[in-house]
This record gives sequence, C-alpha cells and structure tokens, in this order.
Amino acid sequence: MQNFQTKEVETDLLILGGGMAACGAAVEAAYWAKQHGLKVTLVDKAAVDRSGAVAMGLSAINQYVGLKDGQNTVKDYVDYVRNDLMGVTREDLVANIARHVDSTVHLFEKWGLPIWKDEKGNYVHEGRWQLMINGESYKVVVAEAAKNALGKENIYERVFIVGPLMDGDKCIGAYGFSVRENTFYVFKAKATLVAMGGAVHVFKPRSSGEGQGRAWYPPWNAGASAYFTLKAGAEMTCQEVRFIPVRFKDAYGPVGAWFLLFKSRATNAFGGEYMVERKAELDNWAPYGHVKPIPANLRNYLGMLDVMEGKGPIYMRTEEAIQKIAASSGDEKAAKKKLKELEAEAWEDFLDMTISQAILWAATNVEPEVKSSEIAAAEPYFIGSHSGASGAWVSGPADIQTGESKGDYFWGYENMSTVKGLFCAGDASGASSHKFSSGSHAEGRIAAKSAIRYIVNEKPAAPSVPADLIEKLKAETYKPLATFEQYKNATTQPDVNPNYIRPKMFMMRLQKLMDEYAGGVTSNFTTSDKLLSRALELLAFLKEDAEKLGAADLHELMRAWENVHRMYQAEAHVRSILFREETRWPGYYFRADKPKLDEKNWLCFVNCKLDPTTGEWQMLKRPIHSIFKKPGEHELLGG
Ligand code: SFD
Ligand code: AMP
Repeated sequence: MQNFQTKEVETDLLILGGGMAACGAAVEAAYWAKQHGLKVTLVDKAAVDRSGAVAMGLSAINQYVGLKDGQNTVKDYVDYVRNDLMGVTREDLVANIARHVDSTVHLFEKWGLPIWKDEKGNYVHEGRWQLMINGESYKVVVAEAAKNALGKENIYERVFIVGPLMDGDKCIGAYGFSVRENTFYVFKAKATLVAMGGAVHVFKPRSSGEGQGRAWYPPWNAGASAYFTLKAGAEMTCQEVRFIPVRFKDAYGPVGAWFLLFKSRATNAFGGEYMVERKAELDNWAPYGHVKPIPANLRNYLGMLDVMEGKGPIYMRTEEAIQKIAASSGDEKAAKKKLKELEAEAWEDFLDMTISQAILWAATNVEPEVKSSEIAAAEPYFIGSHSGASGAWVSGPADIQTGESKGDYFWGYENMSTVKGLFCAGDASGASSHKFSSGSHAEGRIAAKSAIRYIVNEKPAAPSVPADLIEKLKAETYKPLATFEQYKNATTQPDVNPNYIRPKMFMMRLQKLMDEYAGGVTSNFTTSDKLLSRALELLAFLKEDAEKLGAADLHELMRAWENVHRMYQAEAHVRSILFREETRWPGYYFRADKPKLDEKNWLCFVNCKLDPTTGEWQMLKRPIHSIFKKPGEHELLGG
C-alpha cells in the first residue's frame, strides 16, 4: 500500500478510547506521569468531546455512594451489585470502585457539571445510588479535563484501533489507522490501557432499515475492547452476561427516572401490573428473586412473560405518576405548579441523553401528563459497566481480599489483565457491573495509576516492533480496500459481488445468526445447546468470509473492522452461554434445555481465553469468593 504512510508513536502509557474510563485514566495518569517524567498518549476513533456512550449526554450519575455523608457503606453497594447480578460479581473490584467513585463525582461538579440540588443544597437523588444532573454537556465537561491534563499533542482523534501489538506474553502497544487520512499508526508503549467501551449491533436490533442505527447503545462502540483483549490472549469473564435494558419503545428513552424518581408503575394492555401479578414467579429464582431491588433481569423477565402471553403492549404509566405527585403537593394551585415542573423534568430527562425520544413524543402528540407511553425490552448489548458484566478478567486491589480470594483475584497490579502490561477499565473490564459513567471514570483513574506504578516498578524495556511485522499488520488492516479495488468492476451493483462482502451485509449476516440462534429479539431471548452449537458452525463460515471483506473508502474500512470486532464478541458470547449449563439471568437470556438456576454447579464465573496463534478457545470455571457477606468485615470508608 504505497499511498499509506506509517507513523510510529512511542510512549510510556497508551490509553485506548476517549470515553468515561479513558478520560478518568487521562486525568490520573497525567498527574503521576509528571512526577516520573513519563509520557501518556490517548487514542480515540472519534472526537473525545462527544465520543462513547455519553456522547449525547446523560440524565443521571448512576453511581454515587455517599460515603462521607454516611448515606451508605461500600458493603451496601457490593451487596446491591451482587444481588442484581444473581450472585455473580467480583466483590473486590466493585468495592474498589465504590470507595473511589464519590471523589470522581466531586471532580465532575468542580469541572462544571450541574448536579441537581434541593433547597438545602443536597444532591437530588433519582434513587438510592443515582443523582440527577443537567447532563447534555456531561461528556464535554469530562473531556475538557482530560484534554487539559494530557495536552493536545498527546491526543490522537479519529484514529481507529484495530488490535494489539505483542512481544511474547507482553502487550507493547496497538496498531490502527486514521479514518480521515492515509496514515497507518503504530503506537509502541510500555503499558496499554484498554477503554474502548462495549458492543452493539452484534444482535439484530429491533429497528431495521433506515432506523437501524437507532439502538439504546451507541452504534460507534463495536466490540473493540473485547477483540483487543482476546487477541492479546487475555482471559475474559462473564461473556455470557449481556444486558437488555427496558426502554421507551422505538427511541430508547431511559426508564430509571420514571421508576425511581416519579415512582411510576408499568402495566400491560389490560391494566395488570406484572411486577405484582407475577410475584410468585420470583420464587423460582430464589434467593435472588427475593432481594430488593429485584434484579434487573428478573424485572425484565416478568414483563416479557406478559408479552409472550399476548398481554402487550406494556405501558409506562407516566400520566398516573405525574398526576399522583402533583396531587400530593398541596392545594390546587400548588398541584398545577408542580404539574408544570414535572412536565419539564420529564422532557428534560430525554433531552439530556436521548433526544430522539423527545422527538418521537413530539411527533406522536404524546403529553406524558395525559397519556401513557409504550416500553419494551431492547436487544442484547455488551456493556459490563451497566447491568451486564462482560469484559476482561483483571487483578483486584491487594487490600480488599480475603486469604482465599487473594490467590485467585490478585496478581500485583490493579486492573491489569492476565497479560503483562495490558490494563482494562470501564466496559473493557468484567465482573464489576453497575459502575456506569462515574464508576467507569473512577476505574479509569484506578487503572491508570496502577499502570504508571507498573511502568515505574517493572521498568519494561522500550518496546520494539520488527519492520516486517508492521508491514504485515498494515497489509492486513488495509486488505478490505485492496479487495474492493481489485474486484469492484466485476459487477454493476457494488453491493453484490462474488469476490467480496461489504461490511453492512456482513453485519446483517452476523446479526441474523445471533438473533435466531443465540437468543435475540425474534427468538424471545431463548436459545439452547443445539441452537448455540449451530451458531458456532455458522460463525465459523462467517469468519472464513471475513477474509473477503471489501471496503470502498476509509469510512467503510472502519465499518469492516468494527464488524470483525463484533464477530469475536459474538463468538465469546455464544461459547460462554453454551458452557454455562443453566439459566441464571432470565430476562437477559433463557436456555430452554437448562431452564433453571443451578447454584450447586454454576455459582461461579465463566471465563474464556482465545489462543491468538492457534485460534483455539479455552473455557474455564473460576470461583466466586465472597468478601463482604459477613457483617463487620472490611468496613471500607474514604480512599
Ligand atoms: O441510565 C475506540 N450509562 C449511564 N451511566 C450513568 O452514570 N448515568 C446514566 O444516565 C446512564 N445511562 C446510559 C448509559 C449508557 C448508554 C449507552 C445510555 C444511557 C444510552 C452508562 C455509561 O455511559 C457507561 O457506563 C460509560 O460510558 C462506560 O464508559 P467506557 O469508557 O467504558 O465507555 P465509553 O464511554 O462508551 O467510551 C468508549 C470509547 O472508546 C472509543 N472507541 N477508540 C479507538 N479505536 C476503536 N476501535 C474504538 N472503539 C471505541 C469510543 O470512541 C469512546 O471514546 S442510563 O440511561 O442507562
Ligand atoms: P435506567 O434508566 O433503566 O438505566 O436506570 C437508571 C438506574 O436506575 C440504574 O442504576 C438502574 O439499575 C436503576 N433502575 C431502573 N429501574 C429500576 C427499578 N424498577 N428498580 C430499581 N432500580 C432501577
């Protein structure tokens, strides 16, 4: 590829991604790097100001523990997360984030993020752990701090990271390409921190055709973290734990404010309340069916049972909730004033982060104070920072371990994966759910500090990448362009060609396969060992055809690699669901051949590993060590 120049960048710490975790990492790394004379470089496929899941803004900070005010303890948060994930969580990781997250939230406020306050000056809570914000510029505020800390010269925007650079069992950086210029990038680093988010569009979305990009999770996070860590040979965890949020139907507006702040009910088309009418079903999922709050997947499941019985649509009773709060606020005048206030808050909740939902409301004449709105389970996503759990298996901190857990959960550097020099945070690190935007930022800070400590202590040699390897990776990276160029004149319709497959077609094939065989929307989130085995056969054919991806330009080249990333995320998912012979998260997926919880055999982590040279997968069971279950132990405060 003569037209493409190669640019080599040498650095100490390489941060991949520019989202919440990466911005946290940038701020923290810059501080420690300065003390040690080290260089920190950040690479984002997009522009940091508006990249990642928070691009459009958010309406709440979903993790705030309130340690200083004595509102909650770290143990409270760990208990909440363990229960919500049906017992499967790394308590050391969750606790480590929980003890640091408040300081991150205070930084956000200092940097200018408006957090709602009541008349006494206290934060307005959406629920026990969530704070209401005016969040349309959330990402811009967080990005500004990161950019100021690192300096413009150390930030590469619109550079798409394809994969890892390895030196034996050590990660020594990353390679990728500019999506705007003809430049191939080789980033050589002593430590690399992966924070490239989760994945969407692995499964067929409900929206199709021209609306396909409309999903809950942002279409630009496409499994780069999973691909990168898998290809580096890192052990992965919880690849079966997808997330399916219930959202306002078709435009994916958030429901948290409605359920928690406005205390709204959700009812079926006949006025029945599934959370009440189907309460007995929760006994089948004990002990987790009996915890408060009821785990997100079980809440989903009860609603899905109504839909499967033909009792849909399901409605969020916005009018009832608003009228009820207004009526309880005093006399008629006060109620009228309150009604106006609530109406504004309802619209703002969408305008903060899901503008299209407000547009859909406007387009369909919805007045939330007058009329209910439909809600529905979305399609499956991979977002370990929310109520899913997929990501890399990383070391926990030294001080939050029991004698037992230390051997399994600690290997020297917090948030380092099982590969030397490779750190992960946010959606890229697994088994530490419910970190959300704030916890991901805090985890980015933890991981960056740890990575700098690794560089200072271990003194890794300056990485060197052989010239022939660079040429090989470059040729592989640009191959879809070359394939398209070579064969484009074989047909008159560029989408149909016997010699290549374009990224969009490839994506649709992946999505159909996952939808039908791995429990997507059209199969009611239900799968089985037989269906999953067939999915693996079809994935193998897809992998063969990935060699024939064709791309007309740099933008389509990015699309090609995004879909290769998705394909690996898909395979890790299918293999993990198949390996776990039970149904633990109904409402996320249901294994028809193993329809029950099996605490005896499967209260454990399912981990997997890809051998990057042979392409072989290894499936592993890892133990769950409870650190916080006994009261009084590890009462961690501050930090
Ligand atoms: O409640 C490459 N989340 C919410 N969190 C909250 O705290 N409050 C809310 O109100 C939230 N809601 C919400 C949330 C997410 C979504 C999708 C919606 C609504 C619609 C969760 C948080 O957003 C989430 O936990 C964090 O953002 C996770 O942080 P991180 O850093 O793991 O991921 P990221 O921010 O998406 O950033 C990813 C970055 O990677 C880049 N990237 N760069 C280079 N090369 C590649 N190949 C790359 N691929 C990706 C991206 O550009 C980005 O910079 S609620 O409604 O659910
Ligand atoms: P969501 O808008 O659904 O992402 O929710 C925002 C936050 O509220 C997340 O922390 C959810 O886990 C939580 N949440 C949403 N709905 C409920 C509910 N019905 N009960 C308890 N927590 C909820």
